[in-house]
Amino acid sequence: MSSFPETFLWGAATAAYQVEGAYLEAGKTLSVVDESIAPEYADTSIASDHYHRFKEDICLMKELGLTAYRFSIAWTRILPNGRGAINQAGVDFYNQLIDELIKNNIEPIVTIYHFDLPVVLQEEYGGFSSRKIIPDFVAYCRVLFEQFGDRVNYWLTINEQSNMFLLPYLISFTESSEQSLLKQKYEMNHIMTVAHASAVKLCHELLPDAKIGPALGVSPVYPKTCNPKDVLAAEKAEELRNTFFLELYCNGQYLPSMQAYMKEHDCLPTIEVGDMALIKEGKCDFLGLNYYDSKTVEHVTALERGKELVINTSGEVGSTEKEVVEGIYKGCSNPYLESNDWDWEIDPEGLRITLNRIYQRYQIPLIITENGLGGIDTLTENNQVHDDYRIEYLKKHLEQIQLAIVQDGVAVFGFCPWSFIDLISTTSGFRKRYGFVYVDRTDTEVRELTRYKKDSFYWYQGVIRSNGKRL
Ligand code: BGP
Repeated sequence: MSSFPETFLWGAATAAYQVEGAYLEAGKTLSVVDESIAPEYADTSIASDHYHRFKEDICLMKELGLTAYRFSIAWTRILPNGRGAINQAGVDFYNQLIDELIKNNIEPIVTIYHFDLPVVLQEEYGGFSSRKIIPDFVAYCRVLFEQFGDRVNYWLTINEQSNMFLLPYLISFTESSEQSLLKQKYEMNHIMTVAHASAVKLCHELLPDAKIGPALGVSPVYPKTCNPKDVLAAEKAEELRNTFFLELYCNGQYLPSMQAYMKEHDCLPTIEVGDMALIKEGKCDFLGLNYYDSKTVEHVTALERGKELVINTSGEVGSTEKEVVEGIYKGCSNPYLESNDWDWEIDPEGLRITLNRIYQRYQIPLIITENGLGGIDTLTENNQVHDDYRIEYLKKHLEQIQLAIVQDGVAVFGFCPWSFIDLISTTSGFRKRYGFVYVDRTDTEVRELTRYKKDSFYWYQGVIRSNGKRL
């Protein structure tokens, strides 16, 4: 028995800077992520060369059976100066991509902003640390809605605002010495929320039939024990990491506990007249969820100092250093869960928990915009990749989505695992692969970039063909 609706979108996801390459071709300029990939890994100049091979890649999508494809548009391809003159070559590229998808009955799901702020705007005014970004972002959105809105029904505003807030190096906002880092983060988050809401409003005005929402990075938080101190730490962590953003997106308000937190820590953002009304008005139609793992925390004593999270970028097991949020919580590992080589704790039930925590509260349609397993894949001599670990991961997560739909009444309308094809991992280059399709290159050798179907490709093909009856 399949419990996936007949209209369920069976997708897969990528993002421009990770897959396209051609980073300075046909008028494109650099974005902050083009510059921030660690030097020991492949840069974004060629990536998976999707820019030149998109037709071949869409043939593979067709063979896989995808009914949706989530990709992002590079702001720097459309507006090389961040604003102003439109680069026709950039528009042409995405027109061809979208047309080719539609020709193959694949629904395009477009991410407007996936970490790749134009460097020019970063240099001019510090990107999202300045309110000057708001009109520029809205103008960029207008170009996309006008150029592609006749064919694109699903839009994602900002990818993982929550992660950009937690790990600001992802967008390298300009740190200034005048304000505490915490204050700058909350200012940036407010500006991003206003930008997001403005995009939603504009989309509703220009494209009344389209649907728009954010892609939020979510990880449910668990207490280490049932000691009420740990439970409280977990609730606070859940608010800081997840509910804070959900309340802004879905209810247009700052969560009362977060207001108290921001007051106490002297990091209340500057809220201009009209901002909160705009945030309320710009309510999204659905939520995209990027889900990879869960987090576990315990209480922290008054004597312990705060410590930033240090993420594992090497794939060396155990090299993550968990964060301590002074007076609130500290991260710890979960003895019930296994981790991947990057210490991400694999937790399929956590996805069902997340879907429930969000849906039972907001009752807004949900789509999984990312979910997947980063691993070191081996291409055999006869060009096969036996990625049974990836199949296992995705199968278990799909089972939990199915349970959330059938037993919990959650409205999930699509699944876009990360990633359709191998691409540059944001933190770990080509060493850490996610795709259904293997790309023959490494971080140091570009090779022929030949595409090979992994075992997970054939597995997902069967899932899609059976509309989720055969997992
Ligand atoms: C998400 C990003 C993706 C992708 C993914 C996997 O945070 O939206 O762009 O990179 O995580 O992360 P990583 O590449 O670090 O393994």
